[in-house]
Amino acid sequence: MNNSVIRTTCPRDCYDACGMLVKTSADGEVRVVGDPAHVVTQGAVCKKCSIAYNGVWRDPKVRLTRPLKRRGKKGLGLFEPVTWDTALSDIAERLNDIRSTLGGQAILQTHYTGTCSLIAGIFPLRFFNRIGATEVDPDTVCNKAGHRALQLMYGESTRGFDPRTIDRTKCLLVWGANPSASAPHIHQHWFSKSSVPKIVVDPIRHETAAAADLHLQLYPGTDGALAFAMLHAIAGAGLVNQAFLDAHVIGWGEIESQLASCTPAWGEQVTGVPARLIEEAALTYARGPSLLWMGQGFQRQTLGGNAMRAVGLLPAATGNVGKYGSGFLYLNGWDTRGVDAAYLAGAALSQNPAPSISHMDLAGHLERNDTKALVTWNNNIAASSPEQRRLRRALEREDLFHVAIDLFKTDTTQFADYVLPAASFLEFDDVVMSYFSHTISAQVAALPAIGEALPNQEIFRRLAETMGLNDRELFESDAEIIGTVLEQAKPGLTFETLARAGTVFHPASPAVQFERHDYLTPSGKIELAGQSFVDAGLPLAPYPSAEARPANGELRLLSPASQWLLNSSYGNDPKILKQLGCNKAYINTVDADRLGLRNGTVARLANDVDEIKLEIGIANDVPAGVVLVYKGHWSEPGSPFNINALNAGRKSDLADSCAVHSINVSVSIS
Ligand SMILES: Nc1nc2c(c(=O)[nH]1)N[C@H]1C(S)=C(S)[C@@H](COP(=O)(O)OP(=O)(O)OC[C@H]3O[C@@H](n4cnc5c(=O)[nH]c(N)nc54)[C@H](O)[C@@H]3O)O[C@H]1N2
Ligand SMILES: Nc1nc2c(c(=O)[nH]1)N[C@H]1C(S)=C(S)[C@@H](COP(=O)(O)OP(=O)(O)OC[C@H]3O[C@@H](n4cnc5c(=O)[nH]c(N)nc54)[C@H](O)[C@@H]3O)O[C@H]1N2
Ligand code: SF4
Ligand SMILES: [Mo]
Repeated sequence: MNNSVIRTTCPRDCYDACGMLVKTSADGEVRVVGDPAHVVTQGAVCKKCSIAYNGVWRDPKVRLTRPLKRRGKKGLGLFEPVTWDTALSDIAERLNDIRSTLGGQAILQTHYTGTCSLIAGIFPLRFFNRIGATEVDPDTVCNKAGHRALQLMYGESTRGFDPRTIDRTKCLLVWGANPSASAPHIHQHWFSKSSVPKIVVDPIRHETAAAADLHLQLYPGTDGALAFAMLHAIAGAGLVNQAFLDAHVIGWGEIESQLASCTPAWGEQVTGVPARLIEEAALTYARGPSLLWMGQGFQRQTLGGNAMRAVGLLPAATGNVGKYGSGFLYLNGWDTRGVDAAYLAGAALSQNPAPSISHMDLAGHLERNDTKALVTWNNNIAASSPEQRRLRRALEREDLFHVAIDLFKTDTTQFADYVLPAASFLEFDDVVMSYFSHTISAQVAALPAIGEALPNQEIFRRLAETMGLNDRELFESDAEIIGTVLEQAKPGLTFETLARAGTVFHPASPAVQFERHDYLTPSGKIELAGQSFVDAGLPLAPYPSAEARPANGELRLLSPASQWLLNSSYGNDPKILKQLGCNKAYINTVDADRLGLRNGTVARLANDVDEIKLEIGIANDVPAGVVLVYKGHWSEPGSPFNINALNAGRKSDLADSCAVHSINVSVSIS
């Protein structure tokens, strides 16, 4: 055997979309490492993937290798291996039976972030569209309020700035994102190395905040107030761009009339950020050209839609849109690279628009017996979704036919009737498009599939066939889809060329966001206020919102991304667990003293939904009044519950989206 190197791409839910090399030595040893030549990665992959892709992801003793069928009571996690034929024919029969008696909507499907490659992440939706299954809208557990707010204001939410335009910006403002965890290479190479003034708005002093010139450490849920206080300062300094407003914006009057009372001193009182910092940040941003990165953290609040609208005022008021080096980014969608999502998802296969529910309603929905079947693929709802105890109980319903597809046994597969083994991204070809950079990357089959595992798309092709469905779109091959997608994106680009390069930029030179001021709103302008917001359940205009602070000595619970996990993924890798140690609840010294807690004390975190026990860590990066527990990690060895046990599934003010950062808890000695 010769040494071989295959260049591929990480397709996980991460801004970075790293380039990777799969190196096989002459003696057959395989190492997955970062691609030093990759534009974002520039060396090693992140520490979690470096461990997991050389650990559990390739370990046949940990991976699912064969279809499994439940034996014993629901939820006990007892299974026996069966053949693919047995599994598929039984599943097909059960699903067809439900379709013919109750209709496809009695089948519920949930999916999300397992893999974000185009085919494995989206193609299975063709199957569900065809059978008319009810979808649990994935974005409702993550970022839907922010998407909807930006769509109402700017007409779309997935056409952000091009990070390459950093070369001519004068200010970087990162609001409610933590690249040091959620985008580690962008933090290291894009953010930290830039010499322009950098501002971070975040309750936590994480590594990106610490690397900034200004850190506005606001109290959670006060973003609306902070944005208005900044606008007050901007207006006071004469930096509102009236010519831009006149040409491209409607509704500024509704904002201007609210500014007088929102002085920076008032802002300090409401947000906890010193007035001096509010002013300095406001003026630095307003002078521009400035790039605004709108993270996903600050819209996961009960007033998250309003918060997004308020922060979204800054580019419009200062004219930081439509010119090189300015703009905002929430996510960059595949549409920015020309991909037709409706084609990938087979939207035309759905007779009626597929019914959809929010993750916030999932547990309640599953309790009712009008849902007869559940298919969970690419996600781990028993770890990631709210109302964890109620959800787990609902998953124990004996009359709910549950098929789970994953690489591993997870919290969710434990409740399934059938568990189907998915192939990992290292095992098949696909296409990856970063949601930060304007890149197109090849995911290249580098290793044989483990056991009998199949890519998501192949599982759904075989299931469709077994169910007797015959629409051509359900059987389109990976090679055909890759060909079509690349042709849509960049005519002439073949998979062979892409695989050789690993990653290409598209467009080749930096794009200017909204360069043509072609806003896809009803008026064709940026809309700050108007009837469409009222129709969506919001006030006519955004306002300087601040959520009520917790009362009775309770703390505000934040549970953002951990550096060591990807949502719940990697929580099963022993080396990663060793690095993580036990899961902790981090609080400030002020709260620790008040509550009589020390480093290492086992504390009880409780609210009216549930309670869990965690060890206390004292960390002054966390402000007083806040408790920080990273998402995804189990609460304690052997316990099935994590921080989502305390999540009531309250909705934000927009799009039935989550408010996971608006949870209050009491913290006491256990
Ligand atoms: N408390 C709290 N909860 C949160 C959040 C928070 O901030 N705080 N964040 C929320 C957010 S932003 C999100 S996006 C959700 C994410 O929630 P999920 O989408 O549930 O994310 P994971 O827990 O990583 O689950 C992904 C699963 O997909 C599997 N997988 C990986 N590759 C493949 C594949 O190719 N095929 C298949 N079939 N499976 C695969 C992985 O093994 C893993 O079990 O969690 C939400 N939950
Ligand atoms: N390592 C790692 N990377 C990940 C993930 C992971 O789990 N682990 N998850 C992936 C997923 S699914 C997503 S959606 C992205 C999300 O990545 P980001 O957009 O970075 O969002 P989060 O990490 O959820 O939260 C970002 C920040 O929001 C802050 N925050 C919380 N409440 C407020 C508030 O009221 N106001 C303000 N201004 N800030 C607030 C938190 O303190 C946190 O630092 O990351 C992806 N990348
Ligand atoms: S998870 Fe993100 S940082 Fe880690 S290898 Fe994948 S793309 Fe890179
Ligand atoms: Mo997410």
